[in-house]
Amino acid sequence: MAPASSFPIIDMALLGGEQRPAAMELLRDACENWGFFEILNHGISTELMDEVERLTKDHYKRVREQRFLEFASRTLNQDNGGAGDAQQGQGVVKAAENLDWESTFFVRHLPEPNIADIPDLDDEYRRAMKRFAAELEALAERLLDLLCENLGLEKGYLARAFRGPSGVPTFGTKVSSYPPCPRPDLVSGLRAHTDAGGIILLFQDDRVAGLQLLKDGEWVDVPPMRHSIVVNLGDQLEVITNGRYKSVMHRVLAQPDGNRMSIASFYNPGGDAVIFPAPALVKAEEAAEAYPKFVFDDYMKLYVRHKFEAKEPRFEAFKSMETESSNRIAIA
Ligand SMILES: O=C(O)CCC(=O)C(=O)O
Ligand SMILES: [Fe+2]
Repeated sequence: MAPASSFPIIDMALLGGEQRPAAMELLRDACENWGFFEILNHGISTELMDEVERLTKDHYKRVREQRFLEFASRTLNQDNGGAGDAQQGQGVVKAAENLDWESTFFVRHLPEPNIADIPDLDDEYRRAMKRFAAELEALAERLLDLLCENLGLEKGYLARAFRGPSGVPTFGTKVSSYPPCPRPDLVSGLRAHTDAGGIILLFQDDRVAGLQLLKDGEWVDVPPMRHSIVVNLGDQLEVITNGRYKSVMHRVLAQPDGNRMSIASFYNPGGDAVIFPAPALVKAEEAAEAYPKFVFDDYMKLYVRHKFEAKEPRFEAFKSMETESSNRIAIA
């Protein structure tokens, strides 16, 4: 198993000084070989992060905990409706395969913010989340430009690719709690998946661990670290970089103790954006095997039905649609 100590941690303060080349190299290696890294000194104030954490944890206790406990007790008390002793508990085992031990809500920031419509958020929480989202949006764009630099793409290429004809990316935040679970042997916090979109910025609990990524066939812990932001790359960056960077499978383990907070912000293409490999990253002789071209909304329609499955068949589905339509053109 890859030691957690080798998990890439990038101090963004170094990007402004003479150690910039080494920091950029670490970032390149993280993007090419991990699909995940953690950033420090990212410019988001620690006071704001502390405030968002406090308000998120209060909100869970006040508004969501009771609902979650009801879900938990329903889930763990499932059986086979009076089947024999040997069958008892099988209902729980079956149900556990298809659910995640998490309590979440989703806030959209772009293209149309919906935070004002989400019930049970108080004004203080809404204000803090809005400020946090604005900072995360700027950070995501800054990171995309660093990726451009490492990829040899012109500044702004990735942000433009995400904007699409409507001129706006899709940006939203999933706020999650992973409460303590009496049966972590049966249930996942969140089942293994790759993220569909672009770049994901995660503010995770600094005490309760659980997030793991798959590297070289082994699950590796993403270490909790106070005031850091965990970054990972989604399927769209794999397509645009024509596989130079990869989205990586990750999961959250349910824990017997502790309630893990996670605030994951997804900076994704606009729904109408046409996603395709950057021409500069496709060698002429490999053009036929390049990643596919599609509209991001169409990708999402496929993704929602197959989220907890391998990404390759999703890419292949679009690739074969492309081949079919070019064959039709050739025949006509
Ligand atoms: O909660 C986490 O740490 C990860 C969440 C995640 O992977 C997701 O929502 O896609
Ligand atoms: Fe994810």
